[in-house]
Amino acid sequence: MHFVRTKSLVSVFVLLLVIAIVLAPANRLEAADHGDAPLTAHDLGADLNDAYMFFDPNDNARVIMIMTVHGFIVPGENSNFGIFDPALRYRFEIETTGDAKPDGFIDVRFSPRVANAAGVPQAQTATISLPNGITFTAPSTNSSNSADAAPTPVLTTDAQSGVIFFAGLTDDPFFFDIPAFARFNGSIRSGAPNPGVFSRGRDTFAGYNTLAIAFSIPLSFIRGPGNELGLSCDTQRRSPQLYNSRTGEVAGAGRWVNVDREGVPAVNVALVPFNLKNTYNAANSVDDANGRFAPGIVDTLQNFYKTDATSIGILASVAVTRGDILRLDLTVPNTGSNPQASFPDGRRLTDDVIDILLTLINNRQPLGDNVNGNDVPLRTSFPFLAPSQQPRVPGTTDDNTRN
Ligand SMILES: [Ca+2]
Ligand SMILES: [Ca+2]
Ligand SMILES: [Ca+2]
Ligand SMILES: [Ca+2]
Repeated sequence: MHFVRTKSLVSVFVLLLVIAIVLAPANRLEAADHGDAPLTAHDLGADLNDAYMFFDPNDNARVIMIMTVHGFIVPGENSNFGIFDPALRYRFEIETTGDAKPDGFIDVRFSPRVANAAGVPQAQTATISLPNGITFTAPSTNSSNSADAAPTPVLTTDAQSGVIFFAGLTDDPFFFDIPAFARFNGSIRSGAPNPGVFSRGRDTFAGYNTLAIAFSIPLSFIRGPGNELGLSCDTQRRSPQLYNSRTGEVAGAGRWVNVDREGVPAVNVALVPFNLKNTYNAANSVDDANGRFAPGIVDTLQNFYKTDATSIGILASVAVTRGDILRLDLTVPNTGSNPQASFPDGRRLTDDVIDILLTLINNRQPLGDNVNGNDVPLRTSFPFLAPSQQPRVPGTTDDNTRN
């Protein structure tokens, strides 16, 4: 009897969740997680953009995990904005037991950026803490807005774990036509849904850079008891955070709190009511699985897409019922292009997550934004991210930094 009662409560929750997702307002799917909440919109250095996880296509014994933060850095400001915040903790939450609770963490912190004797700002040094207590330091890749060519990525291998680390400025690998989507939403509101607005096919992220932290990790080092690996990324600040009026430096005290988090792309952006977006970022994946955000979603959202129960069930299973965690099936190989290794099985840089999500929302009838890949070629080996966009050489007429 107790079991039946529990099951019925779970059913009620799932129903609420289903309603919540059906009622998600269309104007919220504006990015993967760029500028997802009011707080991150004015704390850009802590604005987490995307989380990626996939098997290295050149060696499926290694897992690649990438976090991108601080998007929309223009090449002319690479040097001034291409700086990791030393007051932040950049956290990779690793889930290995199939529930919503992380089982280990990879934490990255950076030294302040300082100049050499000639006044030239130098690369920051990262301190990396791995789940089993191993700690190592590694240089980041310095950013430049004076060179025509992007700096060569500096890779550091930790001898003890075999983990390879990269951190630096890169092209933003995310691609999406945001204005077309806004127009599509407008057409729905006006009562005449018009997928034709997607014909413009312009990548809002083209020409811009982001900060990125990337790991290549031996699967044997990171895997848990099962055949699944989960990843959720956080940016965290200490609470309180103190501003020194004499030195101008920032130092934290107290515990770490989330400023932003993301596992599955577009969850906070697409599913969470506007007035709860900051709260969502401050919460965690266990809160998600406990249904903390379902009532607010149900209260505030309106029916928009007419998404059916099958797609809703898929979306809920991917993003909510076991938390907002990106999950990789360790039995599915990745050749780089095989479709079964595509999001929502992990997430590769090339996966067109917007088309996949739009198609799901559209009851599995193909719907996409006609932006089908990154604007510049990705690297073919770790860190796989494309080189940072650099200021254009004289005489170049380009159509980047698009709107
Ligand atoms: Ca964000
Ligand atoms: Ca767990
Ligand atoms: Ca790009
Ligand atoms: Ca697309």
